Order: sequence, then C-alpha cells, then structure tokens
Amino acid sequence: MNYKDKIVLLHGDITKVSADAIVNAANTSLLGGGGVDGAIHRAGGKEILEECIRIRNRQGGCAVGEAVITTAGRLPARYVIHTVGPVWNGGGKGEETLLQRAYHNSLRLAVENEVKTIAFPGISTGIYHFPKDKAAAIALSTVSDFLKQEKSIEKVTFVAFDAINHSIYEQLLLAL
Ligand code: AR6
Repeated sequence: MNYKDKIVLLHGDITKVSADAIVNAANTSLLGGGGVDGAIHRAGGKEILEECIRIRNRQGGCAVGEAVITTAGRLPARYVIHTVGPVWNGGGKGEETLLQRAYHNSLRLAVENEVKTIAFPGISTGIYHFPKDKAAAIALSTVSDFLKQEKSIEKVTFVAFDAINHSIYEQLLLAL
C-alpha cells in the first residue's frame, strides 16, 4: 500500500475519533491544560491524569519533542500518546526540529505499542502559536517519511479542529 493512501484528513474533534491511539498536544508537566489537552482529559476521564501523574513521578514530566503513552480512559481509542510541541518563539529557537521530533517520537512510541491507527491534532498550532502552515508541512513530511520506512502503521488521521488548519492540510495533501 502506498504511504499516501494511509493518510486521512478529518475536520472535527479528536476526542470523537476511533483509533488505536490519539495524540495529545500536552505540556511538560503532563498535568493537563487548555485546548485539545483539556478536551482529552475532560472526555477521557480521570484515569488518564492518574497515569500521567505516575509517569511524572517516575520520570519528571515530558520534555519538549518527547512523548509518553497512557490509557485513553473513556475515549474511543486504546491509548493517548502525549507529546509536547515547542512554543513558537520566532523560529530561531529550534522550533521546527522540536516539532518534527514530537511527531516522530509519537509515531515511534505508537509502533512500540503495536498501534496501527493513530490520529494527530495540529500540535503547537493553538496556545503555542506555531504558524499553522509551517506546522502542517512539518507534520505531513515527518509522517510521510516515517510511513515510507515503517510499514506497520496502517492509518494516520490528521484532525483539523479549525477551518484554517483544515484547508491548509487539504492543500498540502493534494500536492503530496
Ligand atoms: N480536537 C482536535 N483538535 C483540537 C481540539 C479538539 N478537541 N481542541 C483544540 N484543537 P492547543 P498547543 C486544536 O492549544 O498549541 C494546552 O494548554 C487547536 O485548534 O490545544 O500545542 C497544553 O496543556 C490547534 O490547532 O495545543 C499546553 O500547555 C491544536 O489543536 C498547550 O495547550 C493545538 O492547539 C499546548 O499548546
């Protein structure tokens, strides 16, 4: 199967997506927050936070560009992969590489946990203010490169919550 056929775009709420794993745009504390992080913890219930706290007690949170995995609680997914994207700071602070690492490490953790279907929100494109067009290009190229190498992932869904992200992804996917 061509890697392009494994990439899907969805307009909506990631907490409603059925997949082996959904990815959360978390922060280094792993203790929850606003945006998609708040939505995932609200909809998934306290089991997710309890596991985040256990991970935090063990390893002291999650660094920018890294990822950890927990149960998905009540969500229609098996796991939540929590990754921490960079705060956009003008682009000269390694933000692009860190965002790439957030996608890559999420996918690596997915493979390690036998995840075959995974859904991503636009990491860093809300509260962290990463420019949406740049972020989408990084998301798509990192996922594409990964899928070309690693055949065990069957489907990657990009979940665009807002109309701007949706149309950016739509354009990029046409050019894939
Ligand atoms: N489903 C899918 N995407 C969503 C949803 C949803 N339910 N809700 C928001 N988005 P953000 P960040 C989109 O701000 O920029 C938190 O407080 C949103 O439109 O959630 O990485 C964390 O704890 C945007 O495109 O995450 C961190 O402190 C994208 O998700 C901080 O925000 C990411 O927006 C992380 O900031």
